[in-house]
Amino acid sequence: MENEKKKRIFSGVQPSGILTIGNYLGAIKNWVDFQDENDCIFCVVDLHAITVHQVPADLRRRTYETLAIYLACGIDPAKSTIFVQSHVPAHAELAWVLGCSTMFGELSRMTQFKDKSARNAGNVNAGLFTYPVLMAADILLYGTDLVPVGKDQQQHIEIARDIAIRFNQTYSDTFVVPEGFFPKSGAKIMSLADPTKKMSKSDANQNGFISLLDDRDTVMRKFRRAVTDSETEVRRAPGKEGVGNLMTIYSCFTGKTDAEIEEEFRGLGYGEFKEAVGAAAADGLAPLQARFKELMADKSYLEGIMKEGAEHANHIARKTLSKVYRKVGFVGL
Ligand code: ATP
Ligand code: LTN
Repeated sequence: MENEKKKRIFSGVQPSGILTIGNYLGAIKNWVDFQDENDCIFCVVDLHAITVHQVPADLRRRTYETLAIYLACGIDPAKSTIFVQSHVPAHAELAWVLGCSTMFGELSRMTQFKDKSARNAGNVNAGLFTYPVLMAADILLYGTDLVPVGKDQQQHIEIARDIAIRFNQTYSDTFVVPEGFFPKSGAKIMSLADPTKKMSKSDANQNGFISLLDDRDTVMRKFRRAVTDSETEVRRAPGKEGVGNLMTIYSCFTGKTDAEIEEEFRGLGYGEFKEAVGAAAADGLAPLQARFKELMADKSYLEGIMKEGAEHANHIARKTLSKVYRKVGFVGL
């Protein structure tokens, strides 16, 4: 009985690079908090990653790394299902069906598509365009109630809702209409090199992001170089996006409020503030990095988790897919 009350949570990260503190603070850190009270499924979305060219050996390694990072951040395979998207064929199969009722115009409005096609002008492929349809399939296959993601994914959650509602109206009630969950703090961590841009793991400028695996010296150096403004006062205000971003990061790692941070650095200037942010981030990442190293040394353990996760996910996903196939009129055997 108790099981029935649990909410289904689903989310994923692309294995397109080493995860950043943006991915951690915006997404994974919050996943950990959902595990005890809910029915959680976390996916490494490798099918999505190939919408941008990936070197095959790198993609393979990063798939293991992303899974190991999930675990090192505190995702517990005893509580949550963890799997790799390409191990569950129903994702691609449902995406095809959903794509046939998603309009060209809707997909053309997606800001991530516009951004990524501008950045990868030589490879504006059909997968990049239909990316949100595959993401809708990921979510809808599992009867997901809540999708914890960063703010940049809000538009994709909305289109997933629209796709679900439209399908339900056309073919009768089939999908749960999901909601996004965005953290109060950390939902959009900005680049350290350009605080008007989102921090992104595939940024060509390494100084823009803090990777979860950056060593202490690198973390300190990147924070020291972080772009701020020509004032010296630590406070949140228009035109001080760089400082505001550092305050958010500091707050996420220490639990301190803006008022406490302003008080702590009153009269001290940016130099000392940046040192403190760097130290807080490096301290926060150290245990995670140690655990990551242990996990990466045991590939067969990671493969066991992938396998078990895929079996469970396949079981749920196939059931949803057969229901969909029946409703659209495909002949079952
Ligand atoms: P890429 O650079 O390869 O497009 P990315 O770093 O933007 O990747 P994704 O794999 O697209 O990361 O995102 C995984 C999760 O992390 C999503 O929930 C996303 O909203 C969240 N996320 C990504 N970047 C940030 C950020 N800068 N701040 C907060 N959350 C973020
Ligand atoms: N598009 C997401 C990654 C993603 C995802 C999902 C997140 C793919 N499928 C399903 C939540 C639920 C991104 O962060 N770029």
